Amino acid sequence: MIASSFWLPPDISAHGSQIDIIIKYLHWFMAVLFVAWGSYFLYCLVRFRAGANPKATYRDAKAKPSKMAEVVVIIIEAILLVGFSIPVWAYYRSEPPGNDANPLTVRVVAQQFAWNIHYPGPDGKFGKSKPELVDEAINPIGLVDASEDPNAADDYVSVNIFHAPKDRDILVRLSSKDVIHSFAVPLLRVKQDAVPGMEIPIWFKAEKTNAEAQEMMKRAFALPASPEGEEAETFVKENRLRVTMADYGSVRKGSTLNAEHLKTLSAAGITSVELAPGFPVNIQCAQLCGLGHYRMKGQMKIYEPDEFEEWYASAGEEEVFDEDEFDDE
Ligand SMILES: [Cu+2]
Repeated sequence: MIASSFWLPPDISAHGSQIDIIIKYLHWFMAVLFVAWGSYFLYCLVRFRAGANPKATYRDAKAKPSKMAEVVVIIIEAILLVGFSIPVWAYYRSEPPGNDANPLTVRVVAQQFAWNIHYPGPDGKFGKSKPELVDEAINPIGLVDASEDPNAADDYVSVNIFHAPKDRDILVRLSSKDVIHSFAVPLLRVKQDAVPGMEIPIWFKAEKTNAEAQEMMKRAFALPASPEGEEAETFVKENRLRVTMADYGSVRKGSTLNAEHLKTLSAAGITSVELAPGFPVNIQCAQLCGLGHYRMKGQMKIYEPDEFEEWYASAGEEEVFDEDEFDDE
């Protein structure tokens, strides 16, 4: 199976299909405009060439058809903006519309060049944070001590890893510590600027877990002819962020292919394997925010609801994030 790599990435959110529809309509509309205006431009180049029109005339500037065309374009653009874009934007950027009585509320604090994900803990209340308490190594959002604010006692801050359940509204209260960033999760069709001094709500609901997203993104890769040599090395290097999506003998599902695996597969006569991104749901910064912008990326870990509760109950235990271990897909 070939994932739709030439067009939009797979959509794993409840609202994404509506965003995709508007993107599709806009592309078709722009294609029609491009052909129409391009043809008119070519016509004008020939019709009003200097050779045939040595003397300027202002007669044609008053022609009705061009005015009509302008009016039609303005009407269509107004319908797209007022009829489609603004309602979708207004609906999805505000509080969840109440179809989920129990949304997961999370604060996301962007900074150069990381994402701090602040969970309120079982009490559902966020502890206060103060700029003067910020310590990049141990307290990136400046959370106060539990003695100062009891709500902070069970709070949990995860750096660059956003744990979330599927099939539940997730309300993100988005802000920034320094400059303007943009919280973008392409697979969830989420993108919102993070502005210092403001807290902007945005919400979404994932309909697939990471494992299910991997199933949507898997595709077959032909293995190099020989398990050794330059071609094999390049293959391993290029696919170091992908994992196998089935058991291939002793190379189990979920393995990252290494040189040893290639030899095993080759010995077993296997010529192609199904691979998917190891970290399918990336968080990217979509606003050029400084020299380290390119490495401002996190990952979402979307679980089944009960698995999420299990994680949440033990949140706060050591979590190590290695940014070299994943990349944009
Ligand atoms: Cu950024």
